[in-house]
Amino acid sequence: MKKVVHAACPHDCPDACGVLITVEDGRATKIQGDPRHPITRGFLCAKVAKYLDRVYSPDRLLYPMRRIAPKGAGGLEAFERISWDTALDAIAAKFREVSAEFGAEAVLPYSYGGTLGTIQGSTMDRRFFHRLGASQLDRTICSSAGEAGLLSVLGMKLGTEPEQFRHSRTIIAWACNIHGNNVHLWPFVEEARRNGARLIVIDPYPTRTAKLADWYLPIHPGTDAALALGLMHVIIGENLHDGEFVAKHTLGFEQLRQRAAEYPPERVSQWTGISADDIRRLAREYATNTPASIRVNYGVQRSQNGGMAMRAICMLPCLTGSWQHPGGGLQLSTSGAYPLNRDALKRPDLMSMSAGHATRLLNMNKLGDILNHLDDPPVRALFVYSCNPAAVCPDRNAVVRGLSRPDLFTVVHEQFMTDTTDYADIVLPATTFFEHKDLQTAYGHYFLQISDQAIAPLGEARCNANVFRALAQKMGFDDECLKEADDTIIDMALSSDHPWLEGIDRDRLQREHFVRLNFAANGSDKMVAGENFFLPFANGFPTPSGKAEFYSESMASAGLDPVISFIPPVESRHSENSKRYPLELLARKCDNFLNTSFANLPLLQRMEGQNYLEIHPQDANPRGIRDGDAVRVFNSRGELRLECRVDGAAQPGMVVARLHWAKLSPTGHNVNVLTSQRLTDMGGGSTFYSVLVDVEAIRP
Ligand SMILES: Nc1nc2c(c(=O)[nH]1)N[C@H]1C(S)=C(S)[C@@H](COP(=O)(O)OP(=O)(O)OC[C@H]3O[C@@H](n4cnc5c(=O)[nH]c(N)nc54)[C@H](O)[C@@H]3O)O[C@H]1N2
Ligand SMILES: Nc1nc2c(c(=O)[nH]1)N[C@H]1C(S)=C(S)[C@@H](COP(=O)(O)OP(=O)(O)OC[C@H]3O[C@@H](n4cnc5c(=O)[nH]c(N)nc54)[C@H](O)[C@@H]3O)O[C@H]1N2
Ligand code: SF4
Ligand SMILES: [Mo]
Repeated sequence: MKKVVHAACPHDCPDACGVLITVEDGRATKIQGDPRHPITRGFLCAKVAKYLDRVYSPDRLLYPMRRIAPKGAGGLEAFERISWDTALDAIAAKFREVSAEFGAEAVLPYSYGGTLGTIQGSTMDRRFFHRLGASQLDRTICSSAGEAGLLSVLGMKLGTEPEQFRHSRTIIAWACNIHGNNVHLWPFVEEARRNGARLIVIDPYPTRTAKLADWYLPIHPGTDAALALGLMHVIIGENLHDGEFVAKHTLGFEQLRQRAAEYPPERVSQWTGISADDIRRLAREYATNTPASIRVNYGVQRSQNGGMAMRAICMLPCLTGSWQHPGGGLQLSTSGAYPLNRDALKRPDLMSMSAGHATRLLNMNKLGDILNHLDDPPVRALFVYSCNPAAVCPDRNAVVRGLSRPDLFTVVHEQFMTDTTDYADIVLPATTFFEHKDLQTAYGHYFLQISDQAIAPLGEARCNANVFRALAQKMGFDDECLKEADDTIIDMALSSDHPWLEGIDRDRLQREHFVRLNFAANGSDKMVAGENFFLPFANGFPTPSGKAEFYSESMASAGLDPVISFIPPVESRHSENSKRYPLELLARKCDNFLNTSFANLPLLQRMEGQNYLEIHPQDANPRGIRDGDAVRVFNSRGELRLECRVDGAAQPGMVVARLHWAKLSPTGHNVNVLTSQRLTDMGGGSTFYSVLVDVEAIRP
């Protein structure tokens, strides 16, 4: 029998594609992008286009297993197969034992972006750990600094619809590798360019997107707040801002004007490496060749001052008033638009039942410190799912030291034997999105989708929700909410009385597969020239003051600059530390993997090629390093050995390497041995892009 099932890609990617899966006699035989989906438009990225390779990979984990060799020994030989019953009994027994001795906060859940599906990503798991009274995880590894910065200015995580970029005249891709990380925006950018728009890229690295741009501005990492201030200096100084919009819809313009006056292009140029002339030209082009939109992505906020940088960038369209025009505004994320009934999904109230209070919140970027130093209580049991912390966390040496602790009990629920499963006591097999159902939101568009289950789970794989349902039973938690079926949870998620969900229920999603949020219901959609547009901030901002906040009380009370200022990261070319470690490291993601997902699949490995260090001739020559040499990259946290390329891609003073699986690398390490647990200025975010290193040739 042959059928075609509509699913939605749940990977950590803004595009949340609509996907059609052909199933013949219970086996998936084809995957394609849904041609009717307004953002996917029939094509998938290279990673998911080959998804059958992932689902049916010979390396898929299909059975629960228990460790029989020392931690870190790795490979399947270190484990023996056990039944689900035995595995869940062992976990429940350990959770009880740890809770009795140290309190339930000695248990820590650890998850991130393996799946962004609502049910599998953050529903039954949260309910279970809240009911247990476990520590809570502060999920800060990706976006929390930028979110804090954006919210302080705009009030809500909303942005320009991707479809609107076709109407822009100027598009700035600011720290946004559209072609690599957000490929479904690209056709809209191309359409705009066919109509005469210019694409400008601001990125320290000449990405695929930068190479295709009309104008590429290489910037020194972590200096974006200075650049934004320089642009505002010119825009305000030359009276290019929208005085009417500013007067009506913004707060603190006078303070901002004074601050921007301190950042003339000549001064900004010294920090950013962008010439004063280019800064002036960019400011004028942005403010006058309109509508102008900014696609800013999270790379900008993985610097120590990333929150402030995002604050500054978000002020630009408020100054020019471009939020009023289709094809104007800015997009960081659209995720704030989905008014799901989140408390009902996650049930934080269960904590008061178990613990009597909200349990402690542990910042996931500090996993190294948490596992090695935290006391009162220490973490004695770790449950990892939808995440590969042994590869993706900063300060990997500290993380691995912690994961190696003999007194730590670690469960990992995974699809593959990753860097993290090598440290598990119990490994549980997880389904892929072909094998379970979900409700899918997005962070790069405004469509809600049902992702239907296409095939039966492979082997004994179970989805996240089923694992926590079963574990709750083993723990003797008989709360009804820990038994609810997926469809009940979907109904509950949609049962918010927010107008943007009006008329959207499970039946309709099941029928239509994807539905745009109902912005028309409360007049959030605007008709312009016969077309419907969502212009989230055309008439004001959902901040405490109702205005875009150039001056923010909440910043002031957090001890931060209430306006904006540029403070160089502690690890940057502008800091004292650069005397000891003179090179900035950009520890980037791969275009052909998704963080570390897909990094074990042969076809994508071939497309991506081996990892190497990119270094500029100006830095290579004095170190006697030639193209192809083996080098040691090091700082106080660790070292990595890589082959290097002296190809001029990396700007002077900066080296570049990529995120891979550690155990698949020749040395068994990855780039995160060099990154730090230091947090951003706000939001407790990660600082993967504020890292200093030095490099030396390895002489045979
Ligand atoms: N192919 C692919 N797609 C992905 C991912 C992937 O790993 N691979 N990851 C997914 C994830 S987790 C996320 S969060 C999203 C968003 O992903 P992003 O967070 O946007 O991706 P990054 O590649 O980390 O950063 C984007 C760009 O910012 C640049 N950058 C770094 N530091 C600075 C800086 O200080 N200033 C400026 N101006 N630019 C800087 C980087 O060179 C990079 O080209 O993408 C998702 N999509
Ligand atoms: N150096 C450096 N480090 C980085 C970054 C960087 O740019 N540079 N980027 C950071 C960013 S932005 C992010 S978001 C993080 C991402 O970090 P992670 O969220 O850990 O992302 P992945 O590496 O993709 O690992 C996700 C894992 O979840 C598994 N998985 C997928 N679906 C499911 C499921 O349904 N259930 C279960 N149980 N497992 C599943 C996958 O097999 C995969 O191994 O990495 C961060 N680390
Ligand atoms: S990873 Fe992103 S681009 Fe690729 S299919 Fe999934 S949502 Fe689409
Ligand atoms: Mo991310």
